Amino acid sequence: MQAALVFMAAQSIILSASSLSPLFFSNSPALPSSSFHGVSLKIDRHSHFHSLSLSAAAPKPLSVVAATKKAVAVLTGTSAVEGVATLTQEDEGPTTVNVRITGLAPGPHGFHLHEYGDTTNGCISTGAHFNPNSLTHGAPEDEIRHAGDLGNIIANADGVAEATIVDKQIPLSGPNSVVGRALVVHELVDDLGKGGHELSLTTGNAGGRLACGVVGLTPV
Ligand SMILES: [Cu+2]
Ligand SMILES: [Zn+2]
Repeated sequence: MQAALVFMAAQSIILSASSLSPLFFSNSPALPSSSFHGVSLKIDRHSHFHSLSLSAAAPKPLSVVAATKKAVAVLTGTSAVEGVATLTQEDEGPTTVNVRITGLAPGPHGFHLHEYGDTTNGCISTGAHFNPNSLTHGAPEDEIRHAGDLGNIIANADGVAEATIVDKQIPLSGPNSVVGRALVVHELVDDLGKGGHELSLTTGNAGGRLACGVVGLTPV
């Protein structure tokens, strides 16, 4: 409340600054032209508050840690395959992905978090599987896996795949945040690194990229 009042006071000074004589600010050295008075005051106020909180003996957090983070990816491609995935993370817990994709051939399809949120060239420009720890491809439950390895989603006879995936390696904040990266659904089954194909340990030999979508923050 106090801070709000001070802020309002500062604001009213800023608003009236242009109509005041420069002498009013005689305690602020070397102020430039009058159009800069408001900005200068604003910065002073902010840095003042900041240094106050930093120098306090037992500083309180500047903001309450957000309990829930939520993101969404809308997957599209060059075919009829499309869908939506929502990602939710409570505190520092695992991320829950709820995904529904339509237009698929019945059966399993590789589903990954790829490194880049770049769809300039379609899904191909989303790069490789998100792999911050430089490991080889695997199953979601494997210790040796890409962080982006989310396994397979299975389409029913109508071509609809619905799944809920809970995973610890795709957080929505921090150094390994997946926000701004992309979810990709593939043409074929992901062999989870165990297929013996030359691509098994990089992509799971999951074939083409049918649809992809960039993970973006959404209101909780
Ligand atoms: Cu992939
Ligand atoms: Zn992988």
